[in-house]
Amino acid sequence: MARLVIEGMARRPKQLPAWLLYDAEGSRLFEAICEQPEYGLTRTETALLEARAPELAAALGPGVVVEFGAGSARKVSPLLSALQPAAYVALDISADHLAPACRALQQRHPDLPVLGICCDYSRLEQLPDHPALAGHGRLGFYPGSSIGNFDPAGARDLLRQFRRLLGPDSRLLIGIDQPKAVERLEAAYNDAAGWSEAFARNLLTRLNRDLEGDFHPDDFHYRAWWDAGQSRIAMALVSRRELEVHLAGRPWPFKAGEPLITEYSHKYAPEAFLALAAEAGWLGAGRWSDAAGDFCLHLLVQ
Ligand code: AVI
Repeated sequence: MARLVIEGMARRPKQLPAWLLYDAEGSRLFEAICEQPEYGLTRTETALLEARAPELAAALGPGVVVEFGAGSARKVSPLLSALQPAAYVALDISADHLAPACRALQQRHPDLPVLGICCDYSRLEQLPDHPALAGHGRLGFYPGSSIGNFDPAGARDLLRQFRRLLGPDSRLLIGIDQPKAVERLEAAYNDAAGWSEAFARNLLTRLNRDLEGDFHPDDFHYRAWWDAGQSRIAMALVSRRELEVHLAGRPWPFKAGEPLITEYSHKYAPEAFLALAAEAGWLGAGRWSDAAGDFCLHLLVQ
C-alpha cells in the first residue's frame, strides 16, 4: 500500500489507486451514494437485470457463474433464478463482505452450490479444483461499471485476466455506464446531500490512519467534473492553498489549486467498449440497455 501511494503521489497530477477508497467506512459511504437520486447507475442496472433476466439467461447458456468483486452479491440474484446455473462463485477482496453475502444468497437459492473466495480477482491465477465446478463452462459476471474506475490500459489488462481465469469458450456479462448529458454526469458525482464528497474525503482519514499522514481535510475541497476528451468523470480533492503534507514517511508539497485525483470513472459508448474488449480477445455477442440508454449490459464471448 505504501509503495502504491508513493507511486501515485509522484504522478502528475497526483493520483491514488481507487481501491483505497473502500475501507469499511468508504464501503458504507459508497452504499449511500448508490441510493442518491442523482446517482442512477445502480438503480438502472438493477432494474435492467431484473427485467431482462430470462433473456440474459438464455443468451448466457448453462455453466457456472463467477462474479468478480461480488460485494453484497445482490445484483446477481435474478440472473441466478432465471439461469439455474451449476454453481455460483463469488470473488471479493473483503472477507467481511463475502461471508454474509454468500450466506444470504444461499438462503435465497438453497439448492445452488455457492462458493465464496476471498481474493484479489485481478491477480487470481486459477479457480479452485472443486467438484461443483468440474465439467462446466464459466460465465463471468462483472456488474456495476467498476471497469470504468481503471484507466483504459488497466481495463484491457483486467479483461485479459478474466479471459485467462474463466478459460476457453467462457462468456462474460459486464455492466457499462454510458456517456450522457454533462449536467447529469456531474450531478451524479456531486450529489446535493454530500455523500460523494464524504466518500472522497474519507480517503484522507484513511491515509492519516494507515500511512501516518497529516492531511487536514479542511485544506482541500472536493470537485468532480466531466472530461469529454477522455470520456471520464475525474474526482479530486483540490488544495485550497500552497501547503505540504507528510505521508508514508515523505513530504509532499501541494500548490494552491492542485488536485489530488481520488478516482476516474470512464464511460464507454458501445463501440468504444467493444473496441477495448476486442483488444483483450473478447467479441460482443449481445447488448441490453434501459429505455433511456443510460446503462448497457454487454455479453462478450471469445
Ligand atoms: C464503483 N464505481 C463504478 C463508482 C463509479 O460510478 O465510478 C464509484 C463512485 N465513486 C463516486 N461515486 C461512485
